[in-house]
Formats: sequence, C-alpha cells, structure tokens
Amino acid sequence: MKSIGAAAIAATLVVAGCSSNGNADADGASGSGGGSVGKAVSHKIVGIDPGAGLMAAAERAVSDYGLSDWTLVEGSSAAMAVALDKAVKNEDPIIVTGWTPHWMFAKYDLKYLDDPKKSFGEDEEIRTVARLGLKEDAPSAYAFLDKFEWTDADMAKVMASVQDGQEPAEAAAAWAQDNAALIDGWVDGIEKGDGKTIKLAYVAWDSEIASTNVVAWVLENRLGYKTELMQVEAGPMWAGVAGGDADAMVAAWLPITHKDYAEQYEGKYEDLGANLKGTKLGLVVPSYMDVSSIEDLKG
Ligand code: PBE
Repeated sequence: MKSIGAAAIAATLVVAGCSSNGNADADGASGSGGGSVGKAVSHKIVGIDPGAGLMAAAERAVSDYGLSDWTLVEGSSAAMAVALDKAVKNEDPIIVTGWTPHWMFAKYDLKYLDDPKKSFGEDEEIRTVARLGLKEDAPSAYAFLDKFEWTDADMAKVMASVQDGQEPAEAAAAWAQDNAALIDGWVDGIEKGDGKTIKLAYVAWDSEIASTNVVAWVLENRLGYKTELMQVEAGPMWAGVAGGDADAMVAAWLPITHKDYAEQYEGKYEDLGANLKGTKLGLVVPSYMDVSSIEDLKG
C-alpha cells in the first residue's frame, strides 16, 4: 500500500489554546456557571482542521448561543488531542470540538456539553462515496465498498491500536485477522479484482484513518487490488471523488456535517450509503469541569 502524507499527522503537533492557569482559583478550575468557564479557558474552544464539518458546526454553535466573545481555534485532530491530553494531566479546564467514534472517550473521562439548540445536529451516519464510473471500471471494488459496514466498537479497536503507536496499516491488518468472519461477509460472492489500483481519499481524522486502512486491507488482501491512500483536507477529498482523481472515500459524514460538500458536488458522485451508524459531534470537556450545557458558556 502506498501512503501519502502520513507523516503530516505527526508534524502538526501545535498546541492550541490550552491555558494552564486553571488551578489558580477554585472557581476557574471547576468552571462553574456565570461566565467563569469562559475565563478559565480564556474563551477558547480548541478546534481541529478548518475544513472539517465539525468546525462549521462549532461556528454555528458560537452564533446560535451568542458566544461572540469566544474564539474557535483552528488546528488539527492531532493538535487537539495533544492539548486535551496536556489539560487532563494537569486537571486544567479545556473545551474541545469532539466526535464519536473517537478513542479519547475510552482514554479520558469526558462529557459532551448539552446542545439544546442542536447546532451540531443529530441522527447522522458515516457514508461511503464513490466516483461516477467506478462500478464499471472496478466492479469488485465497487461491490465491496457498497457492502462495507461496521460498528463503532469495531472502529474503536483499530483506533485504539493506532493511538497506542501502531502504524495504521498494521493496526488494520491485525484487526482484519481477528475479524475474518465479518470480512468474509463483506466480500462474499465478489470475484477477485484485476489488480488495478484503487485510490482512496481520506482526511487525517482518527476515525477515518482507521476505516480507510481497513478498507484498503480488504481491497488488497481479499480482492487482489492495489491501493493508494491519498491524505488530503476535507474539501479536496470531496473534490477528488467528484472529479474522478480519487475512486472512493469512506469518510462522508451525512446528512449534516458534510452537507455543504455534498450539495456542492451533487450529481458528481455516487452515495453508497452508511458504513457506520451512531455518530455524534459536539463540544467536549473533561468530566471534572462543572459545566453541562453550551448555554452555560455565555457571559
Ligand atoms: N470529523 C470526523 C469530521 C468527519 C469525521 C467529525 C472531525 C468532520 O467534522 O468533518
């Protein structure tokens, strides 16, 4: 498997918006209501890559809840995880943009802030999207991609291995070997491909690193294809599939998070349906913070 730009994940360890003064006063550290949470975190929300739908949703929340004095800090998934890790180790207050499935909920004691205005939406799924013509050009790859569906528990195992330091391709291979029966079901009745290279676009979100590597493993080891993993930003991922430069991606969060991208390229891609159900997006804080709703952030 050829992997492009994987090192970029490690290269973006910029610590964003992490204040360490939270222990100075009890009120600030616990972040109890009445505007003190804002002070405790310097009115900063630690975001991820600017192309993520999660960032658009967080901007929506800032506007919906009247948080005009707050800043949503751009960065990357990796930088957000570093900031969160540092804060939790010091029991500092921090607010990050988060999503499920993600390993951070297993590693730390965290909670989503309530979102009564539903700025982050609800009832969403991760879908597989293919370029037009893939069905004719690589029918076996297409048939498998159409069939591919797993659970957040499956994905969590791959994510945890990567988080523990395993290379994504190795973590995917180990998971595949432990879950051969599930994979049998995905490829059941599908003939081997013709050795063509299937190009998979993805963004360096932990969830999508896991799914894309598992899909690549199956294409290579069960269906005889070669794969090329193209790590890009969210906009180019959609543009790549719509323009035919990428064959497919398994990272389309719909109907809400990637709505703008889906509308922009409507008619230029094929939606193969859900590959994972039961996702969630929102603002996430360590459980030791005394705040429960985005509404509490005002002031
Ligand atoms: N995410 C993870 C993506 C989709 C997958 C929630 C960070 C996004 O916001 O676009």
